[in-house]
Amino acid sequence: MLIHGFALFWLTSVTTLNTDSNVEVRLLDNQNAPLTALFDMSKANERLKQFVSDAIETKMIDIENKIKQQTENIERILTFHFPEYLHGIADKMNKEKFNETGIGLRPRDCGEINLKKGNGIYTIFPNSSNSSSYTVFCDFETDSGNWTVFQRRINGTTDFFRGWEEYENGFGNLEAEFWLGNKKINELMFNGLYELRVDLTDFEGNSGYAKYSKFSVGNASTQYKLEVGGYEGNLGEGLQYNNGKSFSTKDRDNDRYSKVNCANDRNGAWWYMKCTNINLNGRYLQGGMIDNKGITWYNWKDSYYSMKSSVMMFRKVYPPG
Ligand SMILES: [Ca+2]
Repeated sequence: MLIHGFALFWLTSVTTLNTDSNVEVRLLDNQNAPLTALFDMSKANERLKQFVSDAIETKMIDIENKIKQQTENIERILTFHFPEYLHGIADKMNKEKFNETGIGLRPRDCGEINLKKGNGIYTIFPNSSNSSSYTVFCDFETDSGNWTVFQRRINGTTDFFRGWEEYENGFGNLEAEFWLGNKKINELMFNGLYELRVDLTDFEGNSGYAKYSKFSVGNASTQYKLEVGGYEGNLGEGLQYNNGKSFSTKDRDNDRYSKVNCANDRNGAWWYMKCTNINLNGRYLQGGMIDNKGITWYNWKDSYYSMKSSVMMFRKVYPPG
């Protein structure tokens, strides 16, 4: 009843299953009276098929052309523009690095130096907010490089049995024997997380190393406290004993041995406990002498054998770059 008056013809059912293509179509007129028409569908089917086939073919060719065009565009972008695009990004990053953070022009440690001209002395700017700078010795060769060296013993020409202030500010010659200074060591490790590497040689031509994945030296208010952990190497672990200890010198006894001034007893300056197995700032002794006042790494030699050379250095492990 609702259908009344809506349409002139209303399709109610279409029967198209006749194989001879004669189709009876039942229709209603606007009075809802049935109308019956008989079509010969064979020609119509043929035309319809052709039309659909043509339409699909045209559409497919169209799509094919569009895909071809897009592929060519992408190829062109990859060939000509992509390297340019990458170059642009690299350029932008470099500019940002140089201009905004000062890294590159003002490296904060050996790892941030762009123009690496071999191992040697470089100027660094530890604090990016001011222009104060000083020189350090960088090792770009050992174990993938980027190490800032803070201690070296090679021949005993520099006296290491010194007081608090000298250990605080550093002494010696960066090209030869030196202690960089506790103040600088602390300041240089302000920019991230650092690892430690120690390289030793004996008088028989043997060498060994120790690496600690965690290394930091606190500021003056902690008496330059040592934090160390995560050993690997072939010297044998021995520095863990000194972990969490303050720095001591002959004139500043911060060790944990109340009866003894460890720095005096061991002729050095170190993060002494009660006192230590490792004493790399001890007295330089020739010829492989066994003496606990010497440059010792007990865990390597099973004795207080005094080393021919010692190098201590650190490198940033986080953030990378
Ligand atoms: Ca003591």
